[in-house]
Amino acid sequence: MLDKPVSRPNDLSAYWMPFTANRQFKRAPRMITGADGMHYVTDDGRKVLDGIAGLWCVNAGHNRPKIVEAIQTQAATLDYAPAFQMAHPKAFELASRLTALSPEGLDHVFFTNSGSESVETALKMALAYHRAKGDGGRFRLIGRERGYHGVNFGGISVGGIVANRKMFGTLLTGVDHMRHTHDLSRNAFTRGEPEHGIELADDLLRIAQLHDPSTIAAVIVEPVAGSAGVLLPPKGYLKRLREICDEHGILLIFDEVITGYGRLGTNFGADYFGVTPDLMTTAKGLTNGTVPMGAVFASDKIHDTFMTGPDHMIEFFHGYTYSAHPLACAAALGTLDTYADEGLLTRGAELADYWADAIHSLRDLPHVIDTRNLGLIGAVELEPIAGQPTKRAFSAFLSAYHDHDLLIRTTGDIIAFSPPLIIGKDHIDQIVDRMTKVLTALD
Ligand code: PXG
Repeated sequence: MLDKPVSRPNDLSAYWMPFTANRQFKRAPRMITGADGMHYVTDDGRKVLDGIAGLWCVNAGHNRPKIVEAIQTQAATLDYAPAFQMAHPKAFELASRLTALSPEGLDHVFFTNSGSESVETALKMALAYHRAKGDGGRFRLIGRERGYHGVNFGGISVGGIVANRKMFGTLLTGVDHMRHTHDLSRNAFTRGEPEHGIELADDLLRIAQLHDPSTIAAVIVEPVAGSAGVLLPPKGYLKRLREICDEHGILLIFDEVITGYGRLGTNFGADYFGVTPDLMTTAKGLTNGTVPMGAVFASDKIHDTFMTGPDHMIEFFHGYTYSAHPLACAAALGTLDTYADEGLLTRGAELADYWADAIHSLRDLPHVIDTRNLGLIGAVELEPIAGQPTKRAFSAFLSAYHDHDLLIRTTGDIIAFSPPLIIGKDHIDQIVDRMTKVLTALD
C-alpha cells in the first residue's frame, strides 16, 4: 500500500490557517477537494451538503458553468491590466451592471478585493468626503458592539467583537460604539424581524450628543450582523438610524458583505429594509466566491464632492493593484448573469417561509435557547456549557461535518445557516433532519 497516491498533503505545518484552531485542525484535518451545486466533496470521498454557501459567498452554488467559462476565457485573453491611470472595458461594464442593481442613488462603484478592503475604503471615503467639502472636523467613526467589519485596522476599530480587537493595540482613535441589538429576553424565537429594540437606535443620539454631532463622520452597521452570530435588526431600527444620521449630517454606511446579492431575497439588505445608506460595502456574493473581489457603492453626493479641482489631479488617493482585476470582473459578470438567468436574487423571498418553518422546527431540541431567521439566513443559539463557551457549538459543527455530511458555521455558541440560494426544499429538509440528529446527540 506504500505507493498508493494520497490526496492529503503530508505536511500540514507550513500553512498557518486563518481564524482556525490550527492544532485541532491538523490533528484531524477537514479537507475539501471538490464541489458541485449544493455540495462539497471531501478527500475521503463524501458529499457534504453546504449549509453556509462556503462562507456566505457561494450564492449561486458551486462550479457554475457561466462563471467557470467567464474566468477561463478571461485568463486566456487579458490576464491583468494596470488599475491606476489605466483600465479595461469589463471594469466599466461591471460597474454599470452593478449600479443597475443597487438602490436608487448609489450610482458609483469602487472596486476592492475583499470585504475588509471594502470597509477600509468606505471609512476612508467618509472621512475624505467631509474634508473635501470643508467639514474636516467630522473625524469620528461610530460602529456597534458585536459588529464585524473585516480584520483590517479600520474594520476592527469600528467592529465590536472583543477577540478580534484585544490583541492589537490602540486601533483607530476617535471611534465609539453603539449597543448591539441582540436581546433574547424579549425577542427569543422570533420569526423574522424582532419586535423589540427600536429604541436602541437612539444610542447613536447619545453618542452624538456626548461628542457633539458635528464631530461625527459616519456610522457603520451590518443590516444583519452575520459573523457575530446572526443578530437581526429590530423592526424600525435601521430607519431610525437613517433619520438620526440625516438630522445630524452623519453618513450612514451599510456593510452588506453578507446581506448583498440576494441573501435576504432582495438585491441588497437596503432593499429589504427600505433604507438607503450613503455608502454600501459588498464582496462575497459579487463573484460567487470564485475570485476575490469587493465593491463599495457610493452616492452621487459623495462621488461628486471628490470630482473638483484641476482635472489632471487624482481625486481620491486610494486603490489597490488588483482593484477591478480582469479575472474578478469576468467572474462577477458571469455571476450576475447566473443570478439573472435563474432569478436567484429574489429566490430567498420565495423560500423564506419554508426556510423559517425549517429553522424554527429545531426550537425544542436540547440546549436550544433561540432560533431565528431572515431571508435565507437562519441561526440556532445554544446554551453554552458552563465555563466552556463555544465548546458546545464547535462539537455540533464537528458532528455535523464528520457524522452527518453537513457543513454549518458556528461562532460562539451560535450555529449559522446561509445556504446557496439555489437550495431546494429537499435540501432544506435534509438540513433539518441532520441538525435534529446532531442536536439530539449533543452533550
Ligand atoms: N464585513 C462583513 C459584514 C463581513 O461579514 C467582512 C466585512 C470581511 O470580508 P473579508 O472578505 O475580508 O473576509 C465580512 C466577512 C462567518 C464569516 O462565519 C463571516 C465573514 C467571513 C468569514 C466567516 O460568519 N464575513
